[in-house]
Amino acid sequence: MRRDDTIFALASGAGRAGVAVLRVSGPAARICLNSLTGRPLPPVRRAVVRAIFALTGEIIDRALILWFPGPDSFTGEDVAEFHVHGGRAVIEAVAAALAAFPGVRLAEPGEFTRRAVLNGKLDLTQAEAIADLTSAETEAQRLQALRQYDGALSTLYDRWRSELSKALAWVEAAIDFSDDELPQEVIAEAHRMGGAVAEEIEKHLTDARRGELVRDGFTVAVVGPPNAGKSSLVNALAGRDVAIVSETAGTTRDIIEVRLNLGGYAVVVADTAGLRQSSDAIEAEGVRRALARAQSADLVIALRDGTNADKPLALNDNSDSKTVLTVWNKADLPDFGARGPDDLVLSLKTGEGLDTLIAALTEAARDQLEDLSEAPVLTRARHREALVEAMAALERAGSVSALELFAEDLRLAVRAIGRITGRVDVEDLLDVIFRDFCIGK
Ligand SMILES: Nc1nc2c(ncn2[C@@H]2O[C@H](COP(=O)(O)OP(=O)(O)OP(=O)(O)O)[C@@H](O)[C@H]2O)c(=O)[nH]1
Ligand SMILES: [Mg+2]
Repeated sequence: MRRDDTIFALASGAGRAGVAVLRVSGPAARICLNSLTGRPLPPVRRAVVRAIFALTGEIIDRALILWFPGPDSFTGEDVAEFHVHGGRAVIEAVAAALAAFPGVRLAEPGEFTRRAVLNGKLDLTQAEAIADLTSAETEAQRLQALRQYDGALSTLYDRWRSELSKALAWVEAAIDFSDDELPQEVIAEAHRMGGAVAEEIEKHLTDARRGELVRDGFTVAVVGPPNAGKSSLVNALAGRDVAIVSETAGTTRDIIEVRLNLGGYAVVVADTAGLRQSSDAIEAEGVRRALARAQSADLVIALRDGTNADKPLALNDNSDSKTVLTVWNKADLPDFGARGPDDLVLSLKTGEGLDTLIAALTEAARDQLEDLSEAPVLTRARHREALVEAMAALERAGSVSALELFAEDLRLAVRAIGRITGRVDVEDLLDVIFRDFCIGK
């Protein structure tokens, strides 16, 4: 991937639309704009209507064009935009005209944002926020991504990094003093600052993964004996026929996931195989996966057949510590009997109890995901890993007496935090970050 190439891409979605936006970034953006319009450059950052011509001189379309000379552009390079009519033939003709210029090629997924990062227009958390904004499906995801784009995380992490860098500078200076003239107060102050940042990081880390859950979705596993109606429930929640329903016990084997938007939160509901002992190897594997999913889920719906109250479900795990909603299905049948006082009653045949169950799910999601504080939340495992590393270094730093070791641990903490925003190792991290832009492309 060459950085001095000029790149272009369809910035708007594929498919028929009123308007399509083609964006060009790089040194040849200027000549592209000149040549395709056959006119001088338009005023800076001002939309004007121009005819767009193919290299043959034939008119392609009349379009709104914009000119953003670098460095005051999204990527920091010269950028041109063509807002053309959204038909496929128009887009293809403009793309072909652009690709015909020497040094101009189609951009790779995320390449515009990548250049913005490399040119210092955005830091990594903001680049991640753009990926999140483009894939946001719920209000909570949109708001969280927007806060991150506005620099909520960058500001926090940069402050920690600069405080630790200051402490490090003091310790490094102290190392140059001889033992008898060592300024003890300075060392004590460096310890105090390291401890204060460690405390803040710890608080930031104990957030019940709220930000990650908003972004990735709150996970719900529907488990229960065969034939309880698990697949029927998942279909009812999804509002479409995603899983096979049949009176044959043991129908579902694979885990089937549906994504829902409950009260503005992304919720991923998983249908699983009915729990029973089975000599069929495939069904047994399905049961193993069902139990594993119950263990990893944020909430478990234990779905039972109310006409068949056999022994309690053995989820053989730590599910006592997580929310388990027990729901008795088939309330429409005559021999139905409901159980515990907190249990829900449901009939997927008549729809009775479905609204109550959805309300309970929405409340559970809100309880775990709602962010009542104004503090920015961690949104990715990548951030968490780096902060855990920084914490470990700061904890060590708190207990060492040799100044060289103290300095080394502070340096490791500064570096770990710097990796989150891309203040250090940015080139190495870009590939990891930009995988997000490729998903679904
Ligand atoms: N009467 C009645 N039948 C239901 C209800 N819910 C589901 N059923 C029926 O029960 C049978 C099993 O439903 P499924 O949704 O396939 O059950 P499951 O729990 O996914 O079963 P497995 O995948 O085999 O574990 C089907 O014949 C459904 O039509 C209900 O509320 N009332
Ligand atoms: Mg099923």
